Amino acid sequence: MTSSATSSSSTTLVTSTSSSSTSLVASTSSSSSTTLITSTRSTTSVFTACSTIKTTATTSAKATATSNPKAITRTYNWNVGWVNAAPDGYTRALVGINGQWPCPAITANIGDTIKINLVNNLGNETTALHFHGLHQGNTTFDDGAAMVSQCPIAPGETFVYQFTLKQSGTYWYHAHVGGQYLDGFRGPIIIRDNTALANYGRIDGEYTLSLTDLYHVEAPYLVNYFLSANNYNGAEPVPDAALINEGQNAKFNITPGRTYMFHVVNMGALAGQFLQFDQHNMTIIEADGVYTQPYQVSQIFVAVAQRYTVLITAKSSNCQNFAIVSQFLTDMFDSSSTPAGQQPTCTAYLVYNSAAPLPVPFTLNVQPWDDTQLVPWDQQPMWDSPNVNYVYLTVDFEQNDWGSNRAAVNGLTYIPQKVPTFFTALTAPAAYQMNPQIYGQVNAQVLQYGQVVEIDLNNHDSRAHPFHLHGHEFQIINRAGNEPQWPGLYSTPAAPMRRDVVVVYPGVGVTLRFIANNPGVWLFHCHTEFHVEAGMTATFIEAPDVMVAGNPYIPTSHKSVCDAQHIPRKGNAGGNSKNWLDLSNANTEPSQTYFGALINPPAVNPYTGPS
Ligand SMILES: [Cu+2]
Repeated sequence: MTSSATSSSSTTLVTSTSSSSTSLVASTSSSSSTTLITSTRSTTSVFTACSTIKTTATTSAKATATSNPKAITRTYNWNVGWVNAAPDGYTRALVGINGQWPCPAITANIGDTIKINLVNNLGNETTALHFHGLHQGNTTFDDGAAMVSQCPIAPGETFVYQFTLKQSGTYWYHAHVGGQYLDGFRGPIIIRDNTALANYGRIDGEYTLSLTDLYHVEAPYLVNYFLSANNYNGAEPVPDAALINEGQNAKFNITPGRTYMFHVVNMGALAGQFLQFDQHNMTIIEADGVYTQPYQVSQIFVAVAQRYTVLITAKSSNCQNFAIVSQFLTDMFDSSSTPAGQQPTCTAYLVYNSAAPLPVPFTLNVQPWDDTQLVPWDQQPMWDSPNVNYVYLTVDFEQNDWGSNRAAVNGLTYIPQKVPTFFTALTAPAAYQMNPQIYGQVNAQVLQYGQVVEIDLNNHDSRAHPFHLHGHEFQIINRAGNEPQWPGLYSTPAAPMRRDVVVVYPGVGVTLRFIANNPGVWLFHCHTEFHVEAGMTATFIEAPDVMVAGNPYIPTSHKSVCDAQHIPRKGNAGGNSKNWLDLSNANTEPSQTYFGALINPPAVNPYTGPS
């Protein structure tokens, strides 16, 4: 059964009361924003022991706060270890926290400080934790990318992340080493800012809704296989099941007449997903931590690592429950690699009445629209300057001389170095710190403080790549489309949408801008986890002179995890701190025995590809 409209019994556009105080941004090219959501499903089993409220005026749970509570420090003691779970019915080991999986959400208020005392109890893998979308500011060393901003955390080691939340909205944390987040080390971060939310009218309730793509095989074996010459056509491993909130059949309790805020985050490794609330429109108010002019849609597409906050206005009666359906975008899936029994859709429920039946699951009639049509709430115009720093990047895939599938940025694959890039920037003499050569084969782009930076990225590959920039949100200035589904953006909007993950379509390009006002070391990479492992990454070394002049305080644990593994904390990419231009010891070839974060990899990969 599809969601196409065939019933005349319910043809009223679902409206959002929360947007009544602000103007809706009209959509001129997307028909989906005005598509009526109707369904015949309700005709089969409408529950009769129910009631309809007369008005919505008296149903508010409580007045919405318009100011923020006093900032506090939230401390988390996290033991990271393997946990058996069966989110789709298949039991496998997943990376959990304190013996629990799914990993918990971090919820906080803007201004709070987050402190995580992380102990690696995995036993067989290193770890490192990235806080996706958070700009960190003067704590670039807490950005969590292994061999970039820190050394990987070996089993048995402890690491402390501590940073202050200066942004609000929907974010997430995930392992940033060896494909490990694919094995479940991922969770939402929801940061509340009542001042910002006050722009959107009454909001009575709040839920988090994550989308993930579960694999039955563990990441080290998938990654090794993907990169290997055995994977002759370079196809990505295909996930086994779509999940909502890391499971199936999640239920969200709904009271008639109320307005709910859903924080949607795709924490998947490969699959972009469509999401629809049956017979309820969504009003988008935030994307990747950027508040937007309210924008009404019937369905959203969420690429991996992207987030949205949407408002849902409940119906006035509790006579019926409704399905929430997520569905994989299958364009990336190689048909010969799709596992038998794959579950490409996941169903959850808006439960108005626990005594009423749950609706029958259905599949989506996908109706994509272009996310560049969003307008940021603050309507900032394009960042400009007489001296824009234009960074030209091409990305592609190729096979190296031993047949490994490698991604290339401007012809070079990213290779982690002997010294984490942050420590190279931190310890380089002034004469060398702005020289990209000393950072080795990390596709370094060194930026001057305060520059307007324009990234012109051309995708020479036949796949779409969702690109993510650490440490910043960028404006989307231009993006070629992918007809007929996505129309593209061919002239600069008055107020370009900003976010931190943008899909770059096959064979075409995107133009992005940001301001280099956040000194640190920030990756720019495709967020498809297999492509990260294949080296589709560049590194922005942003104002290292300003970063060093700030004399950053490096926490003790950041040093001890390096020392425990004899990873140098000074010198160029090859660890040479005497002759900074001698890169003879730097890494220029990927490891032929790479198994992600596994510390004792097997001689032969037990996973031999899809069967
Ligand atoms: Cu990619």
